[in-house]
Amino acid sequence: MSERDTICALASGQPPAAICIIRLSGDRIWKIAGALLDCGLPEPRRATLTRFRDEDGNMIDEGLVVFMPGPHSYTGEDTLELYLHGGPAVISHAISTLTSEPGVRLAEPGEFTRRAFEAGKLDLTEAEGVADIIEAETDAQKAQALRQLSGGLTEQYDRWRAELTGILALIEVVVDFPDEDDAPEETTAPVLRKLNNLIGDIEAALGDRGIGEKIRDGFRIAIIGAPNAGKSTLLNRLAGREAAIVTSRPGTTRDVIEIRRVMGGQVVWISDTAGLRETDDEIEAEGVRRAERVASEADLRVFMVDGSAPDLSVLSSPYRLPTDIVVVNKADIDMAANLPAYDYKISAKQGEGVPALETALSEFISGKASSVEAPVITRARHRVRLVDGLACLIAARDALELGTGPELAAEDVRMAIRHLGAVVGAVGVEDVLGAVFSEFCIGK
Ligand SMILES: Nc1nc2c(ncn2[C@@H]2O[C@H](COP(=O)(O)OP(=O)(O)OP(=O)(O)O)[C@@H](O)[C@H]2O)c(=O)[nH]1
Ligand SMILES: [Mg+2]
Repeated sequence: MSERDTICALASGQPPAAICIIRLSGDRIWKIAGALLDCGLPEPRRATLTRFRDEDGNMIDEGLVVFMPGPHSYTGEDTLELYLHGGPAVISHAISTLTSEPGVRLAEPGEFTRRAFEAGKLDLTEAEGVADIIEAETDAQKAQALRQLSGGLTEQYDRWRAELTGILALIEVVVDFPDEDDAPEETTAPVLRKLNNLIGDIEAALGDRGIGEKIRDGFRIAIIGAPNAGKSTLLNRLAGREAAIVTSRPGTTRDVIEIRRVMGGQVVWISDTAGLRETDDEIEAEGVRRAERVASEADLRVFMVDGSAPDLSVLSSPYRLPTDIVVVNKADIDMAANLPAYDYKISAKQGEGVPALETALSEFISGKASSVEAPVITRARHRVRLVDGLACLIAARDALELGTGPELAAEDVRMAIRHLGAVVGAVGVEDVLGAVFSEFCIGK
């Protein structure tokens, strides 16, 4: 299959629907239009009503067609959009007719956007924004995706890269005139100042506590506690379904069980975990290890204590933070005398106190999400490159400060430019393109 294939896909959702949109991109479009549309090649950018036929002249459907000639189209190529009735028979007849044309094939996931990227219509962060806005479930995800697809990150990275290019030029002056007596002092001071500013900016961006990634992928809450505290009962109540097995036997839960909810306007993953205790049971011990890992990685931990038989050892967990929540459970039965200090008393089984706990969880999450304004990093891919870029800048600064060699500093700055360039897809991204675009749905 060559790059020049004309691609086609259903761009709208699953049938049946009132209307479907079938999209085509590539240089066979004028031929297809001539053969299959009663109207022939439509006037550019005008919705045209036409009958759409298969190769034997049988009518597929009647609908609208819009022709957008390249290069002023999404992909930069000639594109055609067909608006037909969104029934399964219409769609399969249309798609099979189109793909039976020579040089026309079904698009791969994200292939339209990949062509747009390759045509320079958008950079990689904007392309990711396109994928994200399609997936966006919360307003926060939508806002973040919109900012990204309209160039919010591009601007930031372009600014950094431009500054680095300026810094590189200044360093090269030092490299070019190594013997001039006054060159190092006078020239390196402003370079160091600029470099330090940029290092500060990038450190600030990296110090966002992962909020951009969390808005996109979800925040994490872990329910932890001793066996039988009622963790799985609480998870089921928060899920509104029997997601986890509940029994009266301590040590019921072994694997981590996760549910996904929207809370405080954010996607949140809530994990139920194995009760924490010393055990000789190999399976349970693995469950405890997993529980501890989940607890250590979560944004918030709910420490659950059975109020009728409190086991307080879990409260001295090394992962406990001041923002974490202590919940005493089984409020519907007799409470023991030695209750710990707690934030909420609930009955996970009967529901009492759970709404107040849910409100607290929601408020925590929404507070955390809004603690960073407009994060510059929304994916692990960005973070990895920024971390690498920062390391190069720090190495460059060291080389300049120690006077060990402006050539080394220049090389480090060049590497940093490459790392930042990789985020926007300007350089060295062949290896990540497949991963980025495979996340897309077909038709986008
Ligand atoms: N009376 C009362 N019983 C509860 C409450 N919550 C849970 N239980 C009971 O406590 C027992 C243990 O509940 P689970 O939810 O399985 O407890 P767990 O913390 O997940 O236990 P492990 O998976 O073993 O760690 C079950 O018999 C539940 O019905 C509650 O609020 N009140
Ligand atoms: Mg359990």
